Amino acid sequence: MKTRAAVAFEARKPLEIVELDLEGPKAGEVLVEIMATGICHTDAYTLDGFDSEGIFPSVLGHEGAGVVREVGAGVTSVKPGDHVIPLYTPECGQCKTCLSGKSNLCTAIRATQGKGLMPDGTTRFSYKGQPIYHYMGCSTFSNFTVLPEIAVAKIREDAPFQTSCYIGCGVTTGVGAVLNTAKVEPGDNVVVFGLGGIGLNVIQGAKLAGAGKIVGIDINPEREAWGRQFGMTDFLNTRGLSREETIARIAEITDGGADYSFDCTGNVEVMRTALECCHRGWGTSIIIGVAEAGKEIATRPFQLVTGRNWRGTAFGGAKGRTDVPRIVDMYMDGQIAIDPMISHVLSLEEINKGFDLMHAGESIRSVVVY
Ligand code: NAD
Ligand code: AHE
Ligand code: ZN
Repeated sequence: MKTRAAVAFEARKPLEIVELDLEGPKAGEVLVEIMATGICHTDAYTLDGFDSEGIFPSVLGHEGAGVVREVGAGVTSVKPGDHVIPLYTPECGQCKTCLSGKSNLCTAIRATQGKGLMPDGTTRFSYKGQPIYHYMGCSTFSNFTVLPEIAVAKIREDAPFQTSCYIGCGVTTGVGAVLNTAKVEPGDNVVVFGLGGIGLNVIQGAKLAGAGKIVGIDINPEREAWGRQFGMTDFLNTRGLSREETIARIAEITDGGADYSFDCTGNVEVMRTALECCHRGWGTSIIIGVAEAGKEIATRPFQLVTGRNWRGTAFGGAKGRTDVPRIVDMYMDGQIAIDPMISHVLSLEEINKGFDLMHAGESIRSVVVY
């Protein structure tokens, strides 16, 4: 079949809207009509050439929602007409990691996924006879995409696509980092670096967990109002502040340091500050931001000797097929806000504007509706 898609033919070039050829689902795969997709900073990072796994030409996008249109042989858990969210972190339920109960990082298809391929080692997309690669196993910047059965979460049909697509990455990542990874408890002081599409969800997750102080940090002053809307109690604009000054200000606000801090910037200097602003003896810093290829984190080992902990999280520690439908329920029950964070709704033809808005700091989430 044919599908309209925004293709990343090369790094650092605008996406091009073209009609691609798409092969139908093979055994264990499903064809999904994507109805809406968010634009996450990770898409921009890959398009900008910062991803060591970045492959071109490819169809980016990993934050979608849609409808199953066809299933391949042997698929039993979903059927045509089901509403689904694609999962860049699948859940096979059978690999060592899934069985461990210790992590959501299912390994069933990770190797081929990182090479832009379906589990059988081929692509379903092509253009003028040449393969076009998949991205994060999702490729939601195409109106139709093919996904492994283990990489779709079935969701309730009354959830709007335009907002629930955000659960495919940003919402689950931010809220999950607080509830699943950090396991923030009532009264804990939380510090969030970077109040964009992920950081605001960390803030609303912290509020949900009953955190005490929820300190938001950004270099864009307009993010203060955004943070306060979702439960932030204090804001710090760190533009022009040294690491030591930032840590001192946080210590004043939190009576000695963060119980939990979260990096939602992808900047390795910020990651260091996020660790070092943690409370001596127990504070834990969680890295969510994705750093550019080649970048490394540093701190004095003394920071860890004196009881600070450094951790990371992918997809908020969520097991996609199990947890995503629950997060959709939380949204539909009004426990989680999504609608106000969708700052821009675009057509596929306008998708490059979504990247421009993100880089200009003008959007929280741009969503493309097909
Ligand atoms: P975004 O562009 O919406 O937000 C980033 C925010 O960080 C902006 O508000 C920006 O002003 C702020 N910022 C930038 N530099 C800063 C600095 N030096 N100090 C303080 N604030 C600063 O991006 P997003 O979509 O929220 O994504 C945030 C990060 O999370 C990205 O690195 C993205 O790749 C990553 N991410 C990781 C996961 C995961 O599973 N680990 C999932 C989604 C996104
Ligand atoms: N490909 C990069 C790593 C990118 C990365 O860490 N991705 C996160 C999700 S970001 C979503 O917006 C993730 O899921 N990581 C775990 C995994 O298995 O990829 C690189 O550095 O090579
Ligand atoms: Zn993402």
